[in-house]
Amino acid sequence: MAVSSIRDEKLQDSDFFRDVLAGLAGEQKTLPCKYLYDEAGSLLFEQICELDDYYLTRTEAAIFRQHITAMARQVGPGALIIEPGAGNCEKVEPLLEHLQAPSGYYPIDISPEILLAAKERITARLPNLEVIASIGDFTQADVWEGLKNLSTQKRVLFFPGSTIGNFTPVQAENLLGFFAAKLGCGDGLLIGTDLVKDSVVLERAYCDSEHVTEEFNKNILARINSELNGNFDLSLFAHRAFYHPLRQRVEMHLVCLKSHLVQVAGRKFEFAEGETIHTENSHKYSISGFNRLLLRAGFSPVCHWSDPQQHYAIHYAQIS
Ligand code: AVJ
Repeated sequence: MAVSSIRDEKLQDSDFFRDVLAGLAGEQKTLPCKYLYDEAGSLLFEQICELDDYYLTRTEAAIFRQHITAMARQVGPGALIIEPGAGNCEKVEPLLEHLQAPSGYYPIDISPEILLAAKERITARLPNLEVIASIGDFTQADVWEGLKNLSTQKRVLFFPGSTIGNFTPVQAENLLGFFAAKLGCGDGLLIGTDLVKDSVVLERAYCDSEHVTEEFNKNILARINSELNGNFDLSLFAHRAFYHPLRQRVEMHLVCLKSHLVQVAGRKFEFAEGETIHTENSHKYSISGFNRLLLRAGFSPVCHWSDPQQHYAIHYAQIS
């Protein structure tokens, strides 16, 4: 048997393989956006967060800085903070520092290296805080098991970064409902969302003038080439991101510039000129629209904080 086909057989066991082949086989080709974040993609995303055109990260950080005391008061004393998809745990630090006698911090992330380094940093800064790192996918039940052994006055879920925007409203309702099921009466949710706004501002954020988002988007093709034995020619695809006002989301696509065949793990896929691969959705909410979503998921909206331009919001909701 040829070496390449042995390699292809192993590939067939991975989720990435299955998801990519399923995504490319559809009428509208799609790729799940979670695969944008390999090592190279995560570095590119960090660069995006620093861009002038990408207002989300700095706006959210400013809201946290401005309102951290009020947020800590809203969370209340003796709380256990749970953060799904915590990554380097940098966003939560100011909150942890401002809380009155928190009972612990429970970050969940798939990357053990990043999570354990973050745990060390937080423990050095807040030696009295118990940090329980849970390694795994936050949509799976097992990573929440450790919570059962922890006693606390109150649990508050921390979900910043407009990560919820990557989910369609139905998926977001399901995810928030899954979160709600991990909480009890009086427990809270502190969550960041990007707000509906002028489409020019939105499109600039996802079609930045430095072309970093373009590189981020195309990186998923490079990843398929290297991990799934693909032969995508990146120069035959263009980055496109646009705001869809009815769906209230920015859609990110890769547009095929010339009809051709692509092979991935020995399978052939036809690409027509002008056809696209849909790689990401970034949903935008109004305050009232997000409050309705919270209610459908089982949370009662309590309050929110925003920036002067109303570009972004951080909501506090609870289980009542
Ligand atoms: C990480 C989901 C918040 O949707 O704004 C940034 C991802 N994609 N530029 C977003 C992203 C292209 C980002 N989130």
